[in-house]
Amino acid sequence: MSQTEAKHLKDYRAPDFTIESIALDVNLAGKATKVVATSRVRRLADEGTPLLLDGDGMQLESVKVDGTAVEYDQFEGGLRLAPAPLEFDLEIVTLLDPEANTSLEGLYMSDGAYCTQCEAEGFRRITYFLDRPDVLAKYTVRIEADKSFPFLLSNGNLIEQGELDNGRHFACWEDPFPKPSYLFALVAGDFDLLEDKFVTRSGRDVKLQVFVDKGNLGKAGHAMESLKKAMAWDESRFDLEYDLDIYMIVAVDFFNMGAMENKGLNIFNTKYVLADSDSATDDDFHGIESVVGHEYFHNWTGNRVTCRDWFQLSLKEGLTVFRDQEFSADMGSPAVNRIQAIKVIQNQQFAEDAGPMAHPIRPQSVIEMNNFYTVTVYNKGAEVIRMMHTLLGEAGFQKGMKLYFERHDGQAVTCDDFVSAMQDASGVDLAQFRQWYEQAGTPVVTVTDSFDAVAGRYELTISQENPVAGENAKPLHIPFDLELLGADGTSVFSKVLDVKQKQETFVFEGLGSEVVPSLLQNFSAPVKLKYDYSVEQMVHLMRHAGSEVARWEASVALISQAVWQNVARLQQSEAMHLDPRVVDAFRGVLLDSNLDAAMVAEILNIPSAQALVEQVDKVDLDLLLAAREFVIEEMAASCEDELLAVYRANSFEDSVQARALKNAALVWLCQVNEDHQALVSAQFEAASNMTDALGALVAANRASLPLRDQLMAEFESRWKETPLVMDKWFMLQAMQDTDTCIDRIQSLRGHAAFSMNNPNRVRSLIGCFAAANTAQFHRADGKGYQFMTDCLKELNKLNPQVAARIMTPLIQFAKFDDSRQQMMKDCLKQLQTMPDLARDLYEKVERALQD
Ligand code: B3K
Ligand code: ZN
Repeated sequence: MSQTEAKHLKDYRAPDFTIESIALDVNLAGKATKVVATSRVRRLADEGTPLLLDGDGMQLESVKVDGTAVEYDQFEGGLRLAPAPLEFDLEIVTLLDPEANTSLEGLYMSDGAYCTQCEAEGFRRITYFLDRPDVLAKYTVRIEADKSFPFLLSNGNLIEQGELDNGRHFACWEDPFPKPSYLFALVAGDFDLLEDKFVTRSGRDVKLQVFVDKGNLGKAGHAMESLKKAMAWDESRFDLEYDLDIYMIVAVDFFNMGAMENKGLNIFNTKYVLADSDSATDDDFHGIESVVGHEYFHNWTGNRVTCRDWFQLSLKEGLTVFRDQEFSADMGSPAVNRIQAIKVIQNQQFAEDAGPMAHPIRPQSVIEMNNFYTVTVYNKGAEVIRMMHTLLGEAGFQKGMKLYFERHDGQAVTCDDFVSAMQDASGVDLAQFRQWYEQAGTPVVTVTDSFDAVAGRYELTISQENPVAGENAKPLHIPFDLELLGADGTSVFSKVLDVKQKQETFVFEGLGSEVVPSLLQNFSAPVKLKYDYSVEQMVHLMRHAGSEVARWEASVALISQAVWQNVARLQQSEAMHLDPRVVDAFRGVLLDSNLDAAMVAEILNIPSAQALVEQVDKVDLDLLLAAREFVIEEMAASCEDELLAVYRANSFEDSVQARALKNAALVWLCQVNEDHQALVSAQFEAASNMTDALGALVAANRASLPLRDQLMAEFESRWKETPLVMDKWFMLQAMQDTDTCIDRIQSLRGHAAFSMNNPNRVRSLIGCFAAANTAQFHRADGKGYQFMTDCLKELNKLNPQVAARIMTPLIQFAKFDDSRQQMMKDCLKQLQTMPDLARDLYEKVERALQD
């Protein structure tokens, strides 16, 4: 099979062979690292079936069957062995060069430590193997290395360790749980170690260890506390207890993603472990709690029950994101957490659905699996699980989870198996619901209504279509959360409707006066809602809707409408203006002492340009940016006194919520009046934590205040030795909306703290530019696109996975004007003609240029 050919879900076949156990002997010796893998292989298919093993990027030294060297064919991506007996021992010796591995897949070096990343298909870079998730083997691992790597770690329990000659030593690990190869992990390095323990509900002691780079022990505490909270929460909410006697987390600097749930040995990006209040923001602390939770929850949803094939990735990721979202909600504010999850869907997932990489949460065809660790599979996947939770209720959902584990513990299964468990346990018919796994694209739900005052009757018609899935797409089962509010703000009706038809009408009788509908409350399904709200209705909902999330949703609708109305005015060459009722509604929010400060901050953080783009089919970007800016400035100018009062009141409070609101208010104040830079400067100088220091910098950077450069320089000199903090500085540089931004980013690539080999740096400076600096990335002269393309050409060799991830904005061109679209396509064509384009980029470029 050619390396660029797609694999299809419909072609799935059970494996011909299975591997019941594997003993890995890993001799770590820099460029001459040697792996001896001895597997017990059993044939499942007919006699005469050859054994095909996956393998990539290694030097193969020998292959033996039952102790005897055998013939084999090597091909790109693998190895073929002649038909073999029913059961046999297979010994394979491979040589690796972890130091040269910049792709950060398989075995590589991060800042002097050896570590691994095997999901999705990295194990095949360590040895030739049946590298697919439905082959579950028991692992024993012997690691040998120089004593300058004092910690030698792998999955499961340490069973032996000892000294060797020549300054070397070894350790042996055994994992009692059969697992797919993607959960294998190995680490060798010198670390500081934070230790603690957790006593499980049944009274077992679990040793907890967090390994961090030397000198960072003081920053490991929050990750450890988060781990203990996650362990306790999974017991109390999901009745799930940890199953090994040890749980290790290792933080490394060079990591492609956030973290990895390897059995008993999680490997984490330092970004999701290291924090203290000097160097990390409140958001960073929250992110750590959420990712530590996420990886821990995978132990049951992913590791104990895993995926049959990679098309089923959402089985573990959608479910585990749902679980981590629930964890965050239970640890903090449910409303703020829900809003953040909704924003990911509306800003990023809708864009993916509308672009060339649109795919169902269970993709049907894949070239490079790493391209499918997406907001669709993860976050829309979590919304699909959430809808089941809504349909079944907490008790029904928990019964479903219980049945899922009873049926499938120790197995590799499909998304269908999960839905079946939910259905069988609860008795709720989910037949139609399964469509959510099949369709790509965002369904559009259009609502119309009418009120008959004489009869006291309200009619609501809900229709659905999916422009991406097309005409023949079957209607989806949509849980549609509806509240009807009376004129005095009281709730007249509140229920989740089961919408199942292409068009359905719901009738409400006996109403004394006209009602205002709060539609799709809490974002009860991942769809685009179309309803012609009047300003009065939105203002009414902002004041009276039953949930805080619904009030926020109304504010988004109100401000979005204000922006689009001004775009229309610009198109007609009319002057822009802001409806005073909109201003009053926002002023009301600022003055509402009953609202949580973090909720007010969310309402002030109006939809990003990207989120607004996703609300329409075509956009005149220049007009949109101008209208959005106008709305912010008008609003801020009209509410300057209230903003200042809110800023001051919240400056005296030491809480996450107060800081969020204070900093949101500061951004708006600086947009109105440069005089407020005195506040910025005072806040920056007095800041006792990173949230406040960065809040001041964000405001200065956003408004390009006169003192901006000086503050940036001070920040740089204070933090230049702390890479995770420098990432924040690089992001600010990348996000400033000035004509010189690209030239500056270009020169910052030579900064001492920057490296193209480190994914965190690349994401901060380059990824963030493309994803968050809408105005400069989409410059009319195309300079933003070309800059990005040049970076991608370089990253194609170094780290194609990271390159493919940050290129996303370059393929999402469909909504822009012809000139921009053409320039973006021309850039993609430059990539297309590269002789050595990696599969990761190849798949995206081809899909983007397809029609
Ligand atoms: N399962 C890993 C992601 C692996 C990414 C491979 N490209 C992290 C997570 O979702 O928990
Ligand atoms: Zn995950």
